[in-house]
Amino acid sequence: MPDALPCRGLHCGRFVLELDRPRVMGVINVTPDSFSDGGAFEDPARAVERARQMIADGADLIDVGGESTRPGAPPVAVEVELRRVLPVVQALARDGVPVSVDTRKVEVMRAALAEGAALVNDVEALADPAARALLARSDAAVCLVHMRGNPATMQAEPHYSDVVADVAHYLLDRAGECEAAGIAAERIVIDPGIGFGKTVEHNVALLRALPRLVAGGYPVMVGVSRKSTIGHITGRPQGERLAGSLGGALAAVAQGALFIRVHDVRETVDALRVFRAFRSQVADTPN
Ligand code: HH2
Repeated sequence: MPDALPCRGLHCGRFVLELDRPRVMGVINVTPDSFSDGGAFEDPARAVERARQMIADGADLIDVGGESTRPGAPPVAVEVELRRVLPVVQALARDGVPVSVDTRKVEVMRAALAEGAALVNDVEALADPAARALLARSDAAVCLVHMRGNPATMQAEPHYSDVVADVAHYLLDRAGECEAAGIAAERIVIDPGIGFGKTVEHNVALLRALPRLVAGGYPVMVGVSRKSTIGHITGRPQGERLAGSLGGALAAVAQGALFIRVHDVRETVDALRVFRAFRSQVADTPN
């Protein structure tokens, strides 16, 4: 567990992201089948163009993924994932943008880090000791995401004795393993993994209890953008979940999240600006 609470900055490659305000991670899925933007950015040139627009709109970092992890998604071969993500990571890193690679595969992590990725976003939370060793040798940050099972099966009757305690223990244990492997606390983010092997009730319970995760001392990331929990609460189909996603982002930040992973950067940045402007100074700490 880190010494100083709350965390003051995330060290990711050549960048330090100060955490005096919540940070927005823009999502780019270079895939044919992602649950909300699948097929839109399969062409690397379009993906780079979209990412540059996200940066212009106020994104603090860009998360590039080449394998959908939506419920029921089939795994993707290493070579396919590399072909999808590397050109995008390379172009954005050359632009001087903090780039994150969303992957479960150590081979993809290694190649993306070599191209200048500043963060590895792993829905398996660096379960692979080789991945922990790789990150320890790098100066990149890592986002440890909680997932129960794997994307192909994770939504088959998810069950927890106490979802908040289970997820918190899992993430803090894994963060401790990462520190033991040589990844400094200033390079670690944790994420409860909304939708990863969880019912709507589990997701809501985790978001309500976010301060318990925040109390662990690592910056917390939340990704609710366009997800089915938003659809469930609002009754809206995919494509009509922007307002619900903004509500979810603001609620997460009010509960202490310091990273928000979103598809709609411009709208989220505006919503956060107004949210922070209208909050009292006292309420504004530590965000
Ligand atoms: N959600 C998704 C993927 N990666 N990473 C983090 N840290 N947190 C999340 O909540 C999270 C994530 C799923 O969303 P998306 O990437 O848009 O879809 P797909 O997995 O279908 O590509």
